[in-house]
Amino acid sequence: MLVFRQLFDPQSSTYTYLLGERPSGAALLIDPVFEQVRRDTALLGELGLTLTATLETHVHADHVTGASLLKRRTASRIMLSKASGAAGADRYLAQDDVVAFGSRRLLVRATPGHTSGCLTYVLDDHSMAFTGDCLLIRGSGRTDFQEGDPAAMYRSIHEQIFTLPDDCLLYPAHDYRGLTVTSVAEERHFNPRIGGEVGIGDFTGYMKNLGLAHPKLMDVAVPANLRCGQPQGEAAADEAAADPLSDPDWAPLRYSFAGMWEIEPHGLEEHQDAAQILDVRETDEFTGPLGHIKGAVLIPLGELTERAGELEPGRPVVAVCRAGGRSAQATVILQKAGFKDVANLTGGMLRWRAEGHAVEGGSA
Ligand SMILES: N[C@@H](CCC(=O)N[C@@H](CS)C(=O)NCC(=O)O)C(=O)O
Ligand SMILES: [Fe+2]
Repeated sequence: MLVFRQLFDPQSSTYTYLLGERPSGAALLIDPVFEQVRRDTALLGELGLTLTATLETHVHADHVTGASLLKRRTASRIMLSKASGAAGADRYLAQDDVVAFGSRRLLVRATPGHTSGCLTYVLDDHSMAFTGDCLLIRGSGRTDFQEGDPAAMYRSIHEQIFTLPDDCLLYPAHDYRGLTVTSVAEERHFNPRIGGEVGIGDFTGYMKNLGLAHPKLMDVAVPANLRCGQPQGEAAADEAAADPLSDPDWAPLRYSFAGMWEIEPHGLEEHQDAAQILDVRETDEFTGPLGHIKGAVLIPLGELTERAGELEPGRPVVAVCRAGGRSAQATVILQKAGFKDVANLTGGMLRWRAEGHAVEGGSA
């Protein structure tokens, strides 16, 4: 079974694609973004997948790749094209190479034009392809920096992408209007730059007159991506600088794809002194049959915005409720109120009790 997710980085309008296979659990990420590594690893964890490799469609000019940080965190292998000129990859790819994940495969096609190292990854059954910044939805990648070459891009699109089946779905590395997917037939007909009867001269003329400003992050992104996102110099030796997304260490926490820190009942049991426990249920629940955790402060969720000042500033907070839902909202309110170290007790009092942890009050 194929697992497929399209993920978005709003800062750079980049799409990251997760491809996984069950039952092996092997997964790939295409074009991971540095700032989204925490999100992406949370999703892999929740889906029970193991990241075996990260693949770049090219050396990006607008964001730093998450490849190196993901490798540090998950031991994934870094792959991109040989023609990219990048250092630090575990495998260099070229035309017709195959990247396996479980029983599925991605087939490599060289599609230069945006950069000379651009690759398109085609799923084994030709049902989907990841075109990077070669063919975009009703557009194409620009060809005016790095080793951009409009004639090469024209050939790449016609020979390597338009030759795929009509209904092959195409997923680009970016979209600046929020469009998510297209198909070969659609782009062959309706792409204003290269669809229909547009010839190589027309395409080249169009591309030479795009008039786009250079990406804001280009001077940082290109050198970093030519090292697959590895920090250099002093930063490489300094653990904190090499992994600036380092996780909080006041208790064993798990970041969720929902975007919050979670703590398991046994983790809280062992680190109760590290945090203040905030119970956000109603008073009758707090004193009711489920009981409450010893030392918990009661502030019902509806009063939390006004009463957050009653909590000790600077001390981590673990929010608790019946099943973990209201307390998740409490973590959002607390963060808005300026609390930095906030976690949600996973499963709330129901799980706390089910796992046999001590309560005050309540019925047996
Ligand atoms: N404003 C964006 C520029 C984005 C940009 O230039 N994107 C490249 C891909 S790296 C592109 O090919 N854009 C095509 C287009 O905008 O039509 C930024 O600062 O990052
Ligand atoms: Fe690009």
